[in-house]
Amino acid sequence: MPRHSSLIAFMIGAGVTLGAAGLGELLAWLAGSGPGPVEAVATWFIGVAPPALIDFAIENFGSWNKYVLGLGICVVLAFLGGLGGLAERAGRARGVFLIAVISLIGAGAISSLPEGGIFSTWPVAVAGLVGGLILFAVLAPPREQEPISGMRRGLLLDRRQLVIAAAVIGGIAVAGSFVLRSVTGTQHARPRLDVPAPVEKAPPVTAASDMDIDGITAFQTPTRDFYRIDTAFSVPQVDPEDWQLRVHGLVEQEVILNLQELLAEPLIEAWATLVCVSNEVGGDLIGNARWLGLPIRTVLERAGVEQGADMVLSRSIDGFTASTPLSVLTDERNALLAVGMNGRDLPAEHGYPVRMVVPGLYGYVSATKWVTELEVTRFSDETAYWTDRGWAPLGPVKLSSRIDVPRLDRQLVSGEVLVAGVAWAQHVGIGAVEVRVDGGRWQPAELSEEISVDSWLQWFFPWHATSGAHTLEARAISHNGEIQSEKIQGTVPDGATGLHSITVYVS
Ligand SMILES: Nc1nc2c(c(=O)[nH]1)N[C@H]1C(S)=C(S)[C@@H](COP(=O)(O)O)O[C@H]1N2
Ligand SMILES: [Mo]
Repeated sequence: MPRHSSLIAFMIGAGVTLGAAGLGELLAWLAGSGPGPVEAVATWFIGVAPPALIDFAIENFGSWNKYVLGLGICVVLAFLGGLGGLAERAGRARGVFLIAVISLIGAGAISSLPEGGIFSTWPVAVAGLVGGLILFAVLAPPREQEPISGMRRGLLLDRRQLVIAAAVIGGIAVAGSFVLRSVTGTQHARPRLDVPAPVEKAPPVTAASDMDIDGITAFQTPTRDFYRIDTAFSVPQVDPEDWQLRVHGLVEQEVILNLQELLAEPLIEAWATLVCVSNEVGGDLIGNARWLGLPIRTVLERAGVEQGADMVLSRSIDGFTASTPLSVLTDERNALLAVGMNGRDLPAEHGYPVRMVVPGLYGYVSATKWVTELEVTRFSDETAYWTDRGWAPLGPVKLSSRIDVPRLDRQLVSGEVLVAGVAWAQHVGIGAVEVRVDGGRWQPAELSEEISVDSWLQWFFPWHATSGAHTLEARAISHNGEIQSEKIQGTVPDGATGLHSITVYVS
């Protein structure tokens, strides 16, 4: 009896398992029955993973962290499936048992999610059954030692090739469904919202506020380049017809607002630079956009905040929560329930149809996407998603700056070299930026025109470069006279500090 070698059995097991997972994803996606098994395990994992691991992933993979996680799950799946192949080869139905266990894990993860539940588990059941049957048919040792004719043998080989082909296709299906989901994620959600004109426009970008310097970061971040950070493995799809915001808790009267009502309110437009607390010094988890929305204070006033409240716990459709100090939502700043970004509706991945944007606070305590609830409460009574995981309850953005030019891939020659970048102190404003070469004295840089204290500014410094290796550092000084700290601190628990420094070689 020719039996598959261990290696082939491992590969078949891995392929069949990946293929079955792909089938599960595809069925769930086609039927719209809820999250697929891989997606569900990923979402579950994000919820239970140690915060340090998540922070590591965000810092190292940035907006790509979801793809890395998806890939990691596929690798683990392939490995477990490979073991299943080996087990099946060793004894009837042992591998099938392993596939059943893997399917159960997938089903468990799907059931545990708010958008999943027990009735969403059928795609994984079907996929597990198909995978198990294929594994059994191909790898289970024969019941009795019967001589195998040349024809049977030929069939066996054909069948093996068939399975490998099927597994490859399945594996591609897994990858494909991720790509599809991510593609549907980066696109704008359907139906498109016609966002109304603002009653108050954001100041226009001028040549002086968006300087034309080769390689510098543009004042306005194009929406497609805007960083994305959230705990949702796949982008929540919110039906604008169903969306509503409930304002409740320590209020005189509960307020419920649907999207039509929100769009009929007087909306204002404002610039704000959003930054993630996981942004390292010099990092790129930051972007500046023109937001359109209703000031949050308007709905809070309508609800009538009661004495003793000091926090608003915002909740997203996917269960994410953020705790924002009541004071920054009721003062004069443009804390918005935003429906628009850079002149049109929000993309699905940035919170369609409605998100929060609060100038001056890191995203984790303020920028709830797909927001559906504002609960007026107290810091002493409630905590939020990231504050439960060790991040600071208050998350004011730290004064910081970044060097963007010279780009490190450019050849530099001695003579005048432009050093340039961005600096931010949301809701305070940047008063000055200084540059230091090789630890020398601080020298003032030129600033772009400030059109909003909530946005970053560009800066540049003409440097007389001499040949050799040089270290360039920048520091920002706020309108309040605060100087960017040189003290090196990591992102945990309330944002990184230190100076951005680059080393360049001049010929
Ligand atoms: N629903 C939801 N909103 C969220 C998050 C999230 O995980 N879920 N992450 C927050 C964090 S940590 C940041 S930095 C910003 C990022 O917003 P962006 O992805 O639009 O850049 O969204 C915030 N809003
Ligand atoms: Mo963040």
